[in-house]
Amino acid sequence: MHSVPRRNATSPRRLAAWLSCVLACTGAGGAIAADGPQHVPSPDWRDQVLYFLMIDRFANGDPGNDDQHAGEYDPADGAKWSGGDLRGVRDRIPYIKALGATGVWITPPVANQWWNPRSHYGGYHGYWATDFSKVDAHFGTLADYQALARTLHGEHMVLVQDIVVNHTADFFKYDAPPDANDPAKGLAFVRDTQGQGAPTQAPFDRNDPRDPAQRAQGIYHWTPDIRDFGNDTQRLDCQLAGLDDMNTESPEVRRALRASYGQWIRDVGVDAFRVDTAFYVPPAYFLDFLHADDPQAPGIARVAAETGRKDFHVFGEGFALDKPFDDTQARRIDAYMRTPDGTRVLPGMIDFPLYGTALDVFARGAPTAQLGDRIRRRMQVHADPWRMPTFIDNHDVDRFLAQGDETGLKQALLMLMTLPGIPVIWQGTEQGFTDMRGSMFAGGHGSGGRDHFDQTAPMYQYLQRVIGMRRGDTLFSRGTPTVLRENTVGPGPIAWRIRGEDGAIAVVAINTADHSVLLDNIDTGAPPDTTLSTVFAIDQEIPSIAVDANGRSTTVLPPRSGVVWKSLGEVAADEFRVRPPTIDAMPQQVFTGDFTVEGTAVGAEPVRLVIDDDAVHGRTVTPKDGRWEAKIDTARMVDPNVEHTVVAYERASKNASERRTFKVARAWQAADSVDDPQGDDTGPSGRYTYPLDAGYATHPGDIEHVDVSTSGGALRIAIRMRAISTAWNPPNGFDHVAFSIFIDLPKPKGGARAMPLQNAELPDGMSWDVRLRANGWTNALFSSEGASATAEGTPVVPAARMQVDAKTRTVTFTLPATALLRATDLEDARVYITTWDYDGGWRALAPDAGPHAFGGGDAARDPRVLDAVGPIDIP
Ligand SMILES: [Ca+2]
Ligand SMILES: [Ca+2]
Ligand SMILES: [Ca+2]
Ligand SMILES: [Ca+2]
Repeated sequence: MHSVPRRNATSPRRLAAWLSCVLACTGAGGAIAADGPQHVPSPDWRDQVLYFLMIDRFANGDPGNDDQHAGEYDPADGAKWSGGDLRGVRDRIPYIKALGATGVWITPPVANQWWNPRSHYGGYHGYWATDFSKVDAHFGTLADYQALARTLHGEHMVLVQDIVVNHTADFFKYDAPPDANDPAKGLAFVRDTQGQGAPTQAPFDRNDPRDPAQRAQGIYHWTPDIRDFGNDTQRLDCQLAGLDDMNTESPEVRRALRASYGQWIRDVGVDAFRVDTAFYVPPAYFLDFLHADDPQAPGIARVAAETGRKDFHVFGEGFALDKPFDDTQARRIDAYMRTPDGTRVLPGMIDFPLYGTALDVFARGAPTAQLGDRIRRRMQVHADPWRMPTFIDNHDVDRFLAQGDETGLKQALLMLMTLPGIPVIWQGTEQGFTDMRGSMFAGGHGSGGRDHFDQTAPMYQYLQRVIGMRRGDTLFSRGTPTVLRENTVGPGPIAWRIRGEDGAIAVVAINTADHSVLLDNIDTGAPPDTTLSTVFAIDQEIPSIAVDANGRSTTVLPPRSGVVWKSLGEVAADEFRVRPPTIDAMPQQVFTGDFTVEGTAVGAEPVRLVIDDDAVHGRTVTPKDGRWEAKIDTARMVDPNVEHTVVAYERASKNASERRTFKVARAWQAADSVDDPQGDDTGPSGRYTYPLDAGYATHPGDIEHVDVSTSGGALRIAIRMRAISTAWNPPNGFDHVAFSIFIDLPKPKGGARAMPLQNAELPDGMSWDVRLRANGWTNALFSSEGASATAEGTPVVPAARMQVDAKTRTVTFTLPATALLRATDLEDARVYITTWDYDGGWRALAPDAGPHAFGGGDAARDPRVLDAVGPIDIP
């Protein structure tokens, strides 16, 4: 399968052979899937690429099981079942295999609550079990599931089943905190449309604490919803979003879960488990789950070993994102893989912090140094990052393409395929989906009425190519990365070297900026005086590069590009005879305005000053008598904490000087300060009411005060709120509100009047050039190009920097000039600020408020605006 070229035995022919293997390894597609064994040995998990799909939304192989007549089926309604099933998955294995995936991760196939009248939502996703040991009637039969496993194994692919050990479906609730001595007090049952008030499987059917025998049995924790995610007891023992929390300390519960899940390995041939909501169960639970020495219900690693699986993989979901340059959450995640004394717990956890950083850097234009730092930390914090699944999209988060563009997505996927981890592709990413849970099949919700199994789709073909590269060379799946270059200021270069187990070397370089960047003197690790050959490039052609006598390379990377160079051992022509230019040491390190640098250069070739890796916008100077000097423009340098860099680059000889660093502390000028009344968070009509969920009781959408300030072309907007909520543990530091901020810049003519997806137009003849949308999980910026009442516009990077001060209830957005279409001056700019709420889309509006819908309006007609301030004029 793998052709690993030797570094000292390479020729162009060898490179061509390697590339053609890469193409062959991805498979031709379209072939009919073959049947194989029920059980196969464990693969080397480091080399796997998983395709994650939601059974109900993927493919429908049997229309006869779609509607089980409990009022649960309606593809027009995203809250209901759409009809996908296991037979449909099996039919589409050739499509998944041709993409290059080596395995399929399916959402839980077990029997679920079909419709919950209380939450007005169905269990189509599989995470609301009523019986952990049976296949849901919508998904087919046990025989269908066994056939899926055999077919995957016949195609040399693996089957990963999603499992839940924290909760069942929602059958009971507490409206008030329960009496610790009597869990029956205040408990109310939720009867579903199947007529059930409890799961059907023993012992989980024993959920009534009013019965002394059931109460003594203690199958549940009988607790209310988690209100404070920072409280460990609540997190582990209370209900997550209303889902009945199982007592995972109970030996009876543990035994029943081991027996249920062991059966899927033994009877079906499942090759790995993904554990949902692992953070809501203590790590110690999993030691029992994996290794219990119980002849009736052995730990599932023991069951797996009996079927010939020596390395049964189990990876957990710990949904937590880290702040930039922090690894608090990564350490929490690591605690589920090993205890403080080094005992291994789960063999893997999904790498959420890497996902969060990848989105910030590739979709939102955050400084690439955030990714450099993340790569270093994940290698430091985790003992085995090679077995941690990595991802860009999943079934619970806004898609990348809902906040970033296709080039950014391609860059993020190149990152996944060249770092340790098990890359996971969520269904639809390969078809350019923007809808989080859109169906792949024509009959399903959000499909737009057509099938999406298009193997000619541009993102499908890109993924084929980049997965093929990873699978064609274990250097990429088993190597160790070292970060070589990163940008502390904003979009720009990020480069890392990968060293393989056998010493092979590759260099990955990505430029997230809209302009060319200089990679000066990067320490490639390749042998001196050799060539690093281009083995992959995203869109543009990028040439191979020469390595100098010290193992260093200097080259210019085109805008928004990505490349992988590999050391194939070729000797390079000597290009480095001329002495490089130099920069004199700087007299000080912090500047308050523009300043001058100087240095030396041999000859009369012009020298370009490269500031913060930007190979385009820096000044070009011609040396005189061996010396040069140039002024540094600091207008766009608005963050006093950032370390800037300057390099002198001589294009003719491809020689770069040493790097010098400095900081700039420019002043901000107050532009306007506006008070806004309390209690006007009732929409333009004055009749809107908040959703009924208790989290809205504090009026989290009510703006009290706005301060606007500027520094050159940079804008800062500080918004004081009536209340800041963090009930859902949002990574951005606030929830239950989303901001939509419109900026009318002085320079560009035109712009848009429509407020996209908000059913409104800007007041006072204002039109916007740049629009910011942010909530607890997202932070996106758009230009008005392509914007309309129904389209958000074109994503812009970098996005705003966001800071939340909980004490002063203030959310501050800082937009560097680069985010404002490179503005130099904001005189006469206008700003309009609105609040609403956003959860994968703007929150619903209805005549009467619901648990998660605003009330007092007509969704078809009325504006999605709760509170509004402005237009604020910048003098
Ligand atoms: Ca079906
Ligand atoms: Ca419940
Ligand atoms: Ca729990
Ligand atoms: Ca207000």
